[in-house]
Amino acid sequence: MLEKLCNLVKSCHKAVVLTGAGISAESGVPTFRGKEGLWGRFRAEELATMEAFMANPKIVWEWYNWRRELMGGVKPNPGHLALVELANHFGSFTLVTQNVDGLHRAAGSTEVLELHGNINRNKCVKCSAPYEESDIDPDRIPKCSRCGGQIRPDVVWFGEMLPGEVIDTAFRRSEEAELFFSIGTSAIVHPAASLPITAKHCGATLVEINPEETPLSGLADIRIAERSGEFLPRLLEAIRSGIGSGEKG
Ligand code: BJW
Ligand code: ZN
Repeated sequence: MLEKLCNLVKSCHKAVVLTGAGISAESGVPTFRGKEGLWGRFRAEELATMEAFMANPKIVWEWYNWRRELMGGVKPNPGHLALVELANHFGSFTLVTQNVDGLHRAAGSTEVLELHGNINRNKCVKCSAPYEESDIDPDRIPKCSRCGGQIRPDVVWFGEMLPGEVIDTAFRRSEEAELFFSIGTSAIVHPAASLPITAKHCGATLVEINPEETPLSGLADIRIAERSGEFLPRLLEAIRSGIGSGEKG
């Protein structure tokens, strides 16, 4: 399996990686779903919505402040770091993440397509104007200086559109990809979960790295039932040591 993957890395020019919460799990960031998937007492579907914010902005802000604090204290893990080096093995490498934790950039990945925003940014709930002050007191939620709307985290909630240019680029690169890695995602939240399906339909070899099966597993050409922070450094080591015989055509 490792040799097959090394050959693919050596022979493919265009790669796309889609990551989800699982790649940050080994940094100590809880996932949303699954056995370890507990963001406190709440599920993303209950708090990551405009309805929840409108009904109880204080609870939503308390949840985000708590997560910001947790994410502020974690570091990239060997999985994030391995992806920085993996990028160097392709002519075109696109890193797409559903994560809002910023750990890919912290690891050193330069071009990262953040599909669901970034937890450290804020914006106006009405006009989307950015709000620079990062600390938010849930008992005194600030108002937008332009329109008076309440300030919210700059992330994508259920029922909201993803940033247009970001998702368009992600689809375009997925259509062109020869090799697509789906890493640490339950692959149930769309449109992100459509990216690997699109890539596969357009001819890419699909690799899934996830200890648990997902709706994508049946479609994957190669399934690695391991933690990304353990498998990805091993893959890099195998590539470095010259395992596999593929050559870029
Ligand atoms: C490891 C590991 C280790 C553990 N190593 N792995 C088409 C079909 C059906 C529904 C829809 C559809 N199109 C749109 C929808 C509706 C909806 C949707 O998808 N719902 C589904 C739940 C069914 N999508 C939307 O609403 C999206 N907007 C949209 O489509 O707009 C257009 C539109 C509008 C109105 C109507 C119709 C269309 C927006 C989605 C926004 C998602 N937002 C969140 C919150 C972000 C902000 C925040 O963080 O607070 O994004 S929800 C949450 O889920 C978060 C994540 O990015 C996202 C995905 O989760 P992820 O990353 O996969 O995490 P987990 O926990 O689910 O999985 C972790 C995995 O890691 C597990 O599999 C583990 O096994 C694994 N793992 N340790 C490797 N060490
Ligand atoms: Zn505003």
